[in-house]
Amino acid sequence: MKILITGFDAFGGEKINPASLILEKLADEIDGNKIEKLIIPTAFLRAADLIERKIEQIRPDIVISLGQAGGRTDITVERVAINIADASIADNDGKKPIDEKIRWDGENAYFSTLPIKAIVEDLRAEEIPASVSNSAGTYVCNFVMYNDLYFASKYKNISAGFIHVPYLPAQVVDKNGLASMSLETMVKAVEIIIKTSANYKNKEDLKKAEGRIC
Ligand code: PCA
Repeated sequence: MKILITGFDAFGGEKINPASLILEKLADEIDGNKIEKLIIPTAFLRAADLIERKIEQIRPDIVISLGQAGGRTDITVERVAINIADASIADNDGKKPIDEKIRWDGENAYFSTLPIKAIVEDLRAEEIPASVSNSAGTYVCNFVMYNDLYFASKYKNISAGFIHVPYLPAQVVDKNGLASMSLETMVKAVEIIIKTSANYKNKEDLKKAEGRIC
């Protein structure tokens, strides 16, 4: 399978973003799957445009986007993206949409088509703290997850979803009491997420090809 992984650059006054640092450490092939990496700016419109162009160009089977959720304590597998952009800070292009619909021709919300519960289970089995999150917020991460799933619905047979990761230790040295996770653990987590998602999609595709309902 071909798997597109995206990760954001630094935003909100931070010098780094674990999401793009994970991409730099990730192998080009995992479990026989080809990994295509795309670093995207934390900028609403540019990020979505880059992802659409890449999807058109490489036609991936799975799209997984990664973002930083500073303050969260574990790897959070997002369940849903909503059709609203409501920023509390400007993005890296100075844009700060308030209560704006993301797509007039899109659904109110899209659910992740990754196996979110299996991912959490597989991460925990490897002693990596993880949980399902029921909100990706209303900033650029929700916007990208929404667009990933919108494009996936247009291009057909693409699974897509979003993963938030905590701060890195280097980001919290001056933020007393905030959680962090090492880059090594995050990279291991993303490898597991890729394997679990690819196995699940293989099985689902087989079921579809055989015309089975379960
Ligand atoms: N996190 C932000 C946007 C970029 C990122 O890594 C968010 O949660 O919306």
